[in-house]
Amino acid sequence: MDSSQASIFEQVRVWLHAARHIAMLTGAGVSAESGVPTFRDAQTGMWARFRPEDLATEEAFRRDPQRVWDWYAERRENLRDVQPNAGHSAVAEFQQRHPGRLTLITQNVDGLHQKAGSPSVLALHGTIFENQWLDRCELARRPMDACHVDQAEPGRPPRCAQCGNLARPAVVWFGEMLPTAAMAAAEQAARRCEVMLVAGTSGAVYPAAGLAHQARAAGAKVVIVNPDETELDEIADAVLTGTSARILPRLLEDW
Ligand code: BV8
Repeated sequence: MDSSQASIFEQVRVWLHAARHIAMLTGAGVSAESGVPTFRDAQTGMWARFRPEDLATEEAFRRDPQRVWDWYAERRENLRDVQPNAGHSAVAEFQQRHPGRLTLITQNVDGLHQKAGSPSVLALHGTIFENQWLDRCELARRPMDACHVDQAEPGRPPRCAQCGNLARPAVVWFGEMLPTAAMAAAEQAARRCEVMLVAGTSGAVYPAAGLAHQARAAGAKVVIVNPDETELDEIADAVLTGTSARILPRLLEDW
């Protein structure tokens, strides 16, 4: 770390030490050192010809359910044995040492923050490991009549044996609203924090990236942790250039 980065790093440590409330927004980059490709990394293999934004939509799923289902099935399979890295662990250990002081907000659907032991995670984009129904079950006269998505007939995608409803991944697709409660809690954390730590995200996806703007507007210091430039650098008070597994442990350790 060169001398200018070292002084920025020390300044950020001072801000964090003084902060009663820290909000942290993470993206796919914090899972990169666990071997998980980032969202906008060029799709590899059979997916190379698709942009993720073109697959992660309800319209794409309705147009070709099997193709979108198979994309998620491959991502789930690739995540099966993946372990959290030092960045995930540093955040989880900080949350455990300082209950309620750091609100963790993630765009990631890989469950690695939870696997690392983070006691609370605001998962704005859902989880890749669960399914939900694509449509409301037509046969159900009452919610409890509807058959549970885990009872769907196996398939690509699974389907309801009674009404033919399709199962879909329980993630938030482009064009879909984010979970109301999680987003409200995330916005509250952004408005009341003294420091907003933004790690491993390109800052390209809204409304998640807007949380950094909300924090800044409320007077918080915005700190970026990323090896590359991001779309949020221009509103940052400090940019720590490097990977999250290297920087987060040193930023959050021993206090
Ligand atoms: C919505 C789940 C409204 C699926 C995902 C303004 C306001 C509101 C909406 C919009 C808006 N402008 C545009 C929109 C629409 C859209 C959007 O943002 N589009 C983008 C492409 C411009 N937003 C939406 O559609 C959202 N919904 O707004 O609804 C609405 C709805 C109905 C009616 C009225 C209004 C929904 C967005 C959620 C989409 N779902 N994921 C799935 O996973 O399959 S988003 C997807 O992108 C992932 O969750 C991913 O986490 C997220 C963000 O990407 P990043 O995490 O940043 O990943 P990326 O690859 O881009 O970058 C990785 C970064 O890591 C890089 O910076 C890299 O340098 C860094 N890195 C690499 N290695 C490391 C590292 N960093 C640290 N350490 C390392 N080792």
